[in-house]
Amino acid sequence: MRRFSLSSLLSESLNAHQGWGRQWRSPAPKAAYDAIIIGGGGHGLGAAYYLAREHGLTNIAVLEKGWIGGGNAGRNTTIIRSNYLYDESAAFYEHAVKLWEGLSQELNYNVMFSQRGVLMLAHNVHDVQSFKRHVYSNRLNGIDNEWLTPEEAKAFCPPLNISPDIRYPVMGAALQRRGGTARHDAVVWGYARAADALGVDIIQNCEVTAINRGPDGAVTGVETTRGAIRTKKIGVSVAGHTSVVMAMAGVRMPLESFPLQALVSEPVKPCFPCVLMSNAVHAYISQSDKGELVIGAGTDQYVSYSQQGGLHITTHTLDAICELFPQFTRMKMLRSWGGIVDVTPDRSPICGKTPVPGLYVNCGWGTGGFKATPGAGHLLAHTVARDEPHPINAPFTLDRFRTGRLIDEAAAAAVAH
Ligand code: FAD
Ligand code: PYC
Repeated sequence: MRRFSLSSLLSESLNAHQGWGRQWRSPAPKAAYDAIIIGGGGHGLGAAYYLAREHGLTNIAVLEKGWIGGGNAGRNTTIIRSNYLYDESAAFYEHAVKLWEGLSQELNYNVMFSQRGVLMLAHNVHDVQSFKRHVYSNRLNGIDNEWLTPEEAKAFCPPLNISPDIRYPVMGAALQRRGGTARHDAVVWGYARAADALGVDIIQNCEVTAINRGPDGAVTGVETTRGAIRTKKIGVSVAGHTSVVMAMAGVRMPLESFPLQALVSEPVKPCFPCVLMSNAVHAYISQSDKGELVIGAGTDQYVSYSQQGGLHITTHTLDAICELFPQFTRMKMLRSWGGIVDVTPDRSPICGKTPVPGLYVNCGWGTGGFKATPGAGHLLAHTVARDEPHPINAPFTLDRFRTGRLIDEAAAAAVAH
């Protein structure tokens, strides 16, 4: 079988998206703010926007060590869905999908949310049983999800190979029609522009290097590469690097950080109508509005902060893509890149208070936090403003790893870990 051309991938690897945030003119940090959000990804910028918009806190800053959107927000494959198994997760991700549905209007910025449907393929009896369980559970939660036969899956996604002769034949699929994709840089810029208009300071090239605490243990401010800043409220939203930042306040996190890679093909005319994920052979694919096939891999098997992963991981993914879509075997890959995701033991996020007064954390979104962006920002803002979680994020405590009230979404995460 002919493979995707990897030579172009090797010669032109690395972050395709760097640059947007470099054009943002950051103000100088003030000496003090009512609240600080660490991390200028989609979640952090979203939290700042909702703090200003819904809670009236406008003397706030987002501190970003690089440029806004230069982290996972700009490196992901933009799949959005809410078909998670447990009630707690379904509520959180569905909250986010509902916000996605109105986000372009809310921000007056086209985030290109496209509900083209997310198809999750089943290749074995376990997949069939597991995905059907998700379909039933989702429906009980009022979330759309339906079961398709292989023929129905092919009708929805005509390029799909449903031949019974392939290594892992398609035995059916779960379809969430309201799932889809959005344009990641537009989400970052939309939130940044709207937060900026409400008076939020978005400060790039400003790495937080220490978190200061007073005699009572509560936070009093941060040290940064652009000087010290006082504040009594800090929201940490630094996907992939949470353990490092939380250690600055003396808090140990139940997280591991892994590289996660994605890649895009040369642009071609529209040929792929939906989003497709295959857990068992492991690949996920959609087509961007520019025409590139957007393809994601699994996490590397070792922990790292390197923002690049092993070539064998992407090669394995392309093998899977070529098997499911033989017509793509002659395409060339344009570029690949990696992000760093932080993963909890139960594959669900942590979003809430911490043992340190005035310190709040949003992390552990692992391979699946882009879809949550508006929801996580919204609920982190609520938690920071009121010093208590919203009922939707209340179950996603740090404490659950002590009490054992885990929310095991390993199957719904659907990306190989
Ligand atoms: P980020 O954009 O990473 O923001 C965190 C920011 O914190 C960064 O900009 C970083 O520079 C900053 N920071 C770190 N340390 C400091 C410090 N000390 N001081 C100041 N700033 C700091 N999710 C999905 O739902 N669907 C997908 O299809 C999907 N595909 C993915 C594919 C890949 C290849 C990757 C890597 C991830 C994928 N994800 C997906 C996961 C998703 O991208 C993340 O869960 C989500 O983007 C994390 O939130 P964020 O956007 O705020 O993070
Ligand atoms: O969570 O849907 C997801 C996802 C797809 C690719 C990476 N994460």
